[in-house]
Amino acid sequence: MAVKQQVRHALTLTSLLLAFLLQPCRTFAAELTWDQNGYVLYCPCMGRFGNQADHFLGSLAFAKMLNRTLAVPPWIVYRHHTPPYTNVHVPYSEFFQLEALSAFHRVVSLEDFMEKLAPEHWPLRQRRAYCFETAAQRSVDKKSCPMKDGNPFGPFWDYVGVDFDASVLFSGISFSGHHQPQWMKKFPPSEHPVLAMPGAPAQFPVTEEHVGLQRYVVWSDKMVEEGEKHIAALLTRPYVGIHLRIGVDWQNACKMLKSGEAGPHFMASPQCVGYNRQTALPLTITMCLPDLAEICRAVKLWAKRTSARSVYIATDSESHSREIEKFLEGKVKVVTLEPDSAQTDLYILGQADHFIGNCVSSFSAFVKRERDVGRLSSSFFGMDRPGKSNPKEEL
Ligand SMILES: Nc1nc2c(ncn2[C@@H]2O[C@H](COP(=O)(O)OP(=O)(O)O)[C@@H](O)[C@H]2O)c(=O)[nH]1
Ligand SMILES: *[C@@H]1O[C@H](CO)[C@@H](O)[C@H](O)[C@H]1NC(C)=O
Ligand SMILES: [Mg+2]
Repeated sequence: MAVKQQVRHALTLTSLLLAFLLQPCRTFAAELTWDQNGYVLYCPCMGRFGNQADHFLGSLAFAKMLNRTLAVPPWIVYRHHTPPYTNVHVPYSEFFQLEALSAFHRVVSLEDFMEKLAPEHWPLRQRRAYCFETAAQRSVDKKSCPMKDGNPFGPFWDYVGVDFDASVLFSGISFSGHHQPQWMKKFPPSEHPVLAMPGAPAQFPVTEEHVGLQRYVVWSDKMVEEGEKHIAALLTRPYVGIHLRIGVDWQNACKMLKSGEAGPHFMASPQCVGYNRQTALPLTITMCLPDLAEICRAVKLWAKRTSARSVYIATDSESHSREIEKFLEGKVKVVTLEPDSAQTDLYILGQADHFIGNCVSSFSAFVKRERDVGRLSSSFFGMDRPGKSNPKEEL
């Protein structure tokens, strides 16, 4: 009897201990303690998902550099052509696991920061904005950070219920690692606990140094489940995933290449021409805006190389699925989903046996980085071997 009770006692202790050990997972969301080393807040106010993701990686690195907790912002989704015909703010954790980021650095969602920490530690009427002097030049008194001017700025800070009461300006300093000591000196956390900025404290496109941070961006269970459901229902492996960035806005953007206004470093292109400006490979029109002939050529090449049984087309406009299917002589199933959320396309492209992206697109870049983490193969339209000039390969 006594032994039995002791065993039971031990079991209870074990489970208590286990519960205690597992606690960090739960406290992550529940109890938050104030970080004496301060916070970084910013609005992902430039561009759509791909741009925001590039900026996110740089911002994560910036927060770590200053040893401040990053208040992870929601994604800004522009739903101007479909309901609700306005900006939607999607919490980071809808698409990705917030917890996975903490393997790299301390984070809290901006929503939790506002709900649980701000009332006490970042009180009303003491909310200062931080920005470059040049940004403040645009304001009426030339001394205020343009935190809530226009869209998406105003709606973003309204979403988390923030108004700013004062501005702190800076200049002669950049977000790069070289300026770490200046940041620490200028803004010690004791006097400047919350650095709230109008834009990401990061470069676009993401610097080479920070590309690898993609490994901490891990899909949420919900996204995995949805993506896998589509893959199982629609696709037969091996499958090639392609990203067609060919819509009107892109056609206009690529005109800058034709006219010579843009060089090899154009938007996300360092990912394939190389980050070094001196040694960058040429960026061709075809790489920016592949025509149907190039799309078919590349798809056929990679379908053959991977013995693909299906092809998944993600597109910003037309899918060309019938033309592609015909070009593949009906031997490969061609699938397009036109999903409600772009993240579903990103997930499916990320899981493909081979991915063909658009070198200039940050949407493609997200997929490429994720696949590099998992050592999955990728190429680009107009560049079959990333980082190598394009000797037209034979089929
Ligand atoms: N669903 C879906 N949306 C896309 C696709 N390509 C582009 N888009 C939309 O167009 C936006 C393009 O902007 P962004 O992500 O900044 O990438 P970039 O402009 O190509 O560098 C995406 O965020 C999507 O909203 C696609 O293949 N599928
Ligand atoms: C960074 O911040 C954390 C949390 O505030 C603190 O425990 C740690 O000592 C800091 N590290 C350095 C190098 O200051
Ligand atoms: Mg864009």
